[in-house]
Amino acid sequence: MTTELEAAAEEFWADGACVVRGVVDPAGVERIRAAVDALIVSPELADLSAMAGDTSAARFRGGVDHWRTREEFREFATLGAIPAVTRAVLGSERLWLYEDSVLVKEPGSPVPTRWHTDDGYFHTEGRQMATVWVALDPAPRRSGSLRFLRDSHRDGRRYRPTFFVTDDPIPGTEGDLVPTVDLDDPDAFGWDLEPGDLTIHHVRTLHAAGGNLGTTTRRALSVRYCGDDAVVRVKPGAPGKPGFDAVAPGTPLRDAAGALGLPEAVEA
Ligand SMILES: O=C(O)CCC(=O)C(=O)O
Repeated sequence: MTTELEAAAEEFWADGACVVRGVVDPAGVERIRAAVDALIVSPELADLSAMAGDTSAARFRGGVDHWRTREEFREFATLGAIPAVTRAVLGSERLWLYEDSVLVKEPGSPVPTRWHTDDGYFHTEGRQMATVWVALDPAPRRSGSLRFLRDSHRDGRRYRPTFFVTDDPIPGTEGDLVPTVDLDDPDAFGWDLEPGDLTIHHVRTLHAAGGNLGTTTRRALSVRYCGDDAVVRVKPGAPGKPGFDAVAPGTPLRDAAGALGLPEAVEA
C-alpha cells in the first residue's frame, strides 16, 4: 500500500471518512460523465427537489442501481482504481458492489442533503462497508461536497433511513431519528474536490451536504461496497434489493453474493 493510501485508511477508521485524490483519470471521468448525462435526460432519475418541496428551477436529481442495466456503471464500479483503493482502505481482501447512486445537483439548488448514515439502507451488516463518493465536476464545499461528522461511525448509534432530502424517517424502519447538526459544527469536516477525486465514508458515518451555491452542476456518483466481514441482514422498511429476503440472515456475503447477483469488484 502507498503511504497516501495508508494515511487515508488511518483517517477513515479514526474519523469516519477520508479523501483520495486523482483516482479516476480524465478519460475515465469523461466516460462516466457521458453515462450520467444520458441518465439526466432519461426518466430514470428521481426529482429529489420535488421530494424536498422545492420549486426553484435548479433541480437535485438522483437514481440508484444503474449498474444493473448499464454496463458503463458496472465497469466503473467493479474494475480498476476505485475497487483497488477501497479494498486498501477497508483492509478487505474481497469487495462486492452493493449499489451505485447518481447524484446531480444543479447550480442554485438550495436543497441540502440531510444528515444521515447509509447503514439503514444496506441489507447487510459488518465493519467493512463503505460509500465512495466520486466527484465528476469540481466540488468545493459551496457546490455541495459532502460533510462528515467526526467519529460518528464509532458512537454505536443506529439511525432510521430517511428520504435523504428531509429528516422524515421511512415508515417501518428501525433506529433513532437522525440528528440535526450544523454544517459548520466544529466536528463536521470534508474536502473541496476536483473531478476524479473521491471521498470514502464508513457506512455508519453521519454525513450531509449543503445546496449547490456554485455556478456549475455538481455531478457525483456514489458507489457502495461490502467487504470480507459483511453478512446479509435485511433491515425492515428500507427499500428492498432483489433476492435478499430469500437469504438466511447472517449468511456471509461472500457465500450469498453469487446468488444475489452482486458482482465482485476487482483490480483491472
Ligand atoms: O451527493 C449527495 O448530496 C449525497 C450523497 C450521499 O449522502 C451518499 O451517497 O451517501
